[in-house]
Amino acid sequence: MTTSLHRLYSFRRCPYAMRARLGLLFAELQVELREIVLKYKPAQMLAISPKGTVPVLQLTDGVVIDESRDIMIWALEQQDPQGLLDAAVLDQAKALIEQNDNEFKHWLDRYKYADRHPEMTQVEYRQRGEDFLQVLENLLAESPFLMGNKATVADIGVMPFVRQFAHVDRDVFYSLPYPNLQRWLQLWLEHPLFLKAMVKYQPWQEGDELVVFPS
Ligand SMILES: N[C@@H](CCC(=O)N[C@@H](CS)C(=O)NCC(=O)O)C(=O)O
Repeated sequence: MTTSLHRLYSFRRCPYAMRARLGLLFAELQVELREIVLKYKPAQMLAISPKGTVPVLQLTDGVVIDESRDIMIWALEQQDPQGLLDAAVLDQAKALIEQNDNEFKHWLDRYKYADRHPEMTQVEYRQRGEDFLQVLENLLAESPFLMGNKATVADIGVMPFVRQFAHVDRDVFYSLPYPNLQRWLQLWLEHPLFLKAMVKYQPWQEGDELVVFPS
């Protein structure tokens, strides 16, 4: 089927794909959605992005964007009605996303799958991850969002990973001394656009009707 929509390959539970979907939602862009199963990646996706990670955005002109940060930023560069790419804080926001991707994600994975990494205990992995949580807590003690009084790309870029960290053990997370971070996460978990980002779709198969996101 031909389409005039950009096409997003996505996986509901992937935090990188969540930030891409949030970027598209804040940009008020509609795309064709192809929900995938990581074990059975569609050949069509691998043909345009052989590294095989989601999210992948295929633009109608054939350009492929296969890094989640780039998808978020591309979407918001098209339209940014809520000002998530606020130029005054953009470099700082990008640096925080870098720290999330390059440092926090490492400890998050080990905290989540501590049994696969017996070099350290789960508590030690959690404590390493908490260095980043403390950075976020300090920012959120100053203002309701990471970069000030309104949401920016930093919030939507980092939130899915903090959510994943919290969900390893909710009781532990909510007992930690990060009240501002807990408040901020709760706000995002209930945010109408996050709820939209988490709507369930059936995995795509060749021949399926086109699925538009958001629907
Ligand atoms: N740097 C990439 C990372 C994306 C990524 O690692 N996604 C995971 C799912 S959360 C994935 O597709 N992994 C491939 C696999 O598990 O086969 C991005 O930011 O888009």
